[in-house]
Amino acid sequence: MTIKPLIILPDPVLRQVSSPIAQVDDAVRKLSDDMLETMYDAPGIGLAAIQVGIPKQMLVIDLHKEGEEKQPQIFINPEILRSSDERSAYEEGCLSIPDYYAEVERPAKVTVKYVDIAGKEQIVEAEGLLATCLQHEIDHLNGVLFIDYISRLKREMVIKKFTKAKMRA
Ligand code: GNR
Ligand code: NI
Repeated sequence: MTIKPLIILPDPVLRQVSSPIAQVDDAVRKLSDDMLETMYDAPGIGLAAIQVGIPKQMLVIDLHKEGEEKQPQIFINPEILRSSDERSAYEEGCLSIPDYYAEVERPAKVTVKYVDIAGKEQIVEAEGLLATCLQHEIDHLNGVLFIDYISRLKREMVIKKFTKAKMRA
C-alpha cells in the first residue's frame, strides 16, 4: 500500500469530473487500498479518488470511532437515487482544503446505488454523518467542493488564502 500525495486547493484537478469505472480489477483494488491508507494517514473520514489526482468514480469512507475497529467502506460508481426533503447541518472539512471548516446544510438522508469492491451492485440508505460524507465525496466526483455552498465572499477569501500559500511554497 502507498500513501499518495493529496491534491490541494486551488489545483484545477479538483474541478475535474470523474469517469465511471468499467471493471473492478486489480488496479481498482490497489487504488482503493492506497486511498484508504492515504485517508487513515491524513487522517480523514472520507476520500475521493480525484483528491489523489485520479479522475475515477471511487470513494472511500471510514466512520469508526476512536479505539474501535476500522470500518473501511468502498463505493464505486456511486449515484444518489433519492434525497430527503429533511435537511441536516454539519461542520464540514476537506483534506483538499486543510484547516478550513464551515457549516453546510444538505439532505439528511440519501439513497445511494454503487458497486462494491467485489463488483456487486448495492444500495444503501444513509443518514447522519454517513449521508453527509457520501454527499461530500460524490460532490468531489463532480468537481464540486463544500466551499461551493458557503457565501461567495467567504469562498473567495478561502481560495485567495490557499492561492497565496501555494505561491509561498
Ligand atoms: O475528513 C473529512 N471530514 C469531513 C467532515 C465533515 C464532512 C465531510 C468530511 S469529508 C473529509 C475528508 C474529505 O475531504 N473527503 O473528501
Ligand atoms: Ni473533501
